[in-house]
Amino acid sequence: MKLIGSLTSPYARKARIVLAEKKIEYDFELDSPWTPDSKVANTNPLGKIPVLVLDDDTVLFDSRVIVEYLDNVAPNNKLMPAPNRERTEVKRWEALSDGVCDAAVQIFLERKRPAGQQSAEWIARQEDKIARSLEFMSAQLGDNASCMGTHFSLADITVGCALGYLAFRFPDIAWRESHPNLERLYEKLMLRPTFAETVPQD
Ligand SMILES: N[C@@H](CCC(=O)N[C@@H](CS)C(=O)NCC(=O)O)C(=O)O
Repeated sequence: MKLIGSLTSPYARKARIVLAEKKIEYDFELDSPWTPDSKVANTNPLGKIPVLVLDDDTVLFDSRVIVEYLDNVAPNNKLMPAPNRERTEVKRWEALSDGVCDAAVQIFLERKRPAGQQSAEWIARQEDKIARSLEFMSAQLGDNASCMGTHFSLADITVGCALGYLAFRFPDIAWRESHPNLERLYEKLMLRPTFAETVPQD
């Protein structure tokens, strides 16, 4: 199978970490939808990464569909519990983390527009989403070793990707100081080769 993505996308990082945690072999094709010669839209009509192309040429997107498929296709190192209340909780962590990434990407793109066209109100709205979500994540995590209590799961991967993206693009957001338990979780995740080897880079 082949994963199409960039080295900066937090959603592509999520898929890369899951592939590595599940020890699934794949080819990684670097492509960013923001480059003029990008071919991403030829495989994903939404023109977004990541895209997973299976050996029979089936195309999967978005990252939530991809990671659910990957967790089911390989029985080892399960990252999501069986369908029940716990699985819903993992998926809520994922929705929250992806939502933080969505808001952060919106700010990043808005700040790339000519200064006169940028909306301070729009940026503040996204910043509020991030601040509230970090607060929520921190309260949910509490003193637990992992998002779901004791065992590592997709929830930790998604939170780690969101925090890693903030650290990469928004070093001014002081989440480590305001939420030391999130920093503790992030530092623990960074000890895993799957995280350390996928740190976002331009
Ligand atoms: N919900 C999607 C979000 C994917 C996404 O927004 N990817 C960004 C890169 S970080 C992208 O491809 N943006 C291109 C665009 O919006 O045109 C997922 O989880 O895969």
